[in-house]
Amino acid sequence: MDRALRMAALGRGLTSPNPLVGAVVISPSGVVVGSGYHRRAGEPHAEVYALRAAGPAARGATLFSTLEPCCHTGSTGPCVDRIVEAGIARVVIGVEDPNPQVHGKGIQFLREHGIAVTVGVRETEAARLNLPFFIRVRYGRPFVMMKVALTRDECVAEALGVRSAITAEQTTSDVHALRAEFDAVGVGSGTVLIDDPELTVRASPQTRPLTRVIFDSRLRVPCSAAMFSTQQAGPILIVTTEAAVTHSSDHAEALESLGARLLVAPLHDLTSALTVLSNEGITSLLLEGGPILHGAAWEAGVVDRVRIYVSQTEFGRSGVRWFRVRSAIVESLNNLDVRMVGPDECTDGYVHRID
Ligand code: AOF
Ligand code: ZN
Repeated sequence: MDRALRMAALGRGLTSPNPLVGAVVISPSGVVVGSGYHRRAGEPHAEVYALRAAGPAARGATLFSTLEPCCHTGSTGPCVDRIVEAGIARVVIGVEDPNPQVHGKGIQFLREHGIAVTVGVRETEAARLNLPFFIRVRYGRPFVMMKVALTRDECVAEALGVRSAITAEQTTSDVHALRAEFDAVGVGSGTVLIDDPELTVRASPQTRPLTRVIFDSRLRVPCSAAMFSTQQAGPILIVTTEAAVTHSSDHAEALESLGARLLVAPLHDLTSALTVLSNEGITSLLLEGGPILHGAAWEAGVVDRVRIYVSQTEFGRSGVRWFRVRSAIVESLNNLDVRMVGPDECTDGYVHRID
């Protein structure tokens, strides 16, 4: 199963909205006769690659799969049929598939066909690998990570409306690497107006487009925003309200002609805005700010993971604070990881325990 987990991880960042899955076939004498992993949504499942590699050696063998094998026909056929046809004697599963089309039914089908099934081997690791997939399937929203950069005196800006440098170069690279792991990165319209970020992945190899999401209830984002000049980096979605589109229909059209897509959602309720993004196939979202959007997400209970960078800088009394004191957030996190990134301190943790 450890080997299957390592195989699964090879698809990291490439399979969304589908899960990362790895599979290994072992002969009765304990020899690995086949292995594989899921590479991209719409392409064959991990089990299929492993069975193909094993060929006739799959007969009487054990299949290890990090996720319950599927029993439905989506963009590819049911894996359980192939497992039965291949003559597999035993299936060992990391974690049950939360997808309602599969959940438990894959296991039941295998057992009904005389295959011995063991479930829950390395379950924590198998579930952790696919946290975004699990959250999207269970709650109909993307996995959300809130990221912030604070000064030592816990400010996010030097003064209201002022673009302020906080962290060092090493943190910039660290953030770009983090962005590369997500389907989408999101900011509030205030951040666009003040910081005018490109929200691209610059310091890391980019293997796929990164969707940029702007939460903009009043449609304040200007056509001159830097993001519109980096269209090739990934799609731009503006989540706004029915009222704003009606009120500023010319501006809405102008933004669309620049290549942005407007999605309408009741923005007082961030949960439904996130559902709209989930329906667009977004499984993970990195919320970069500002403090109002962070506060709204935190209050709505839709934050799954938090990362806080703290620099050596201080802005003093005129500085703008985050929506809460750092310790109040950090105290509520689990699986904490604290490390130095150059001169900055980086704290990372999960809102719910992940083991
Ligand atoms: C994957 N890769 O290795 C496994 C998956 O649309 P489909 O046919 O690709 O089906 C996707 C569903 O299949 C997915 O949501 C999950 O429930 C199940 N298993 N999916 O993409 C895999 N084993
Ligand atoms: Zn399958």
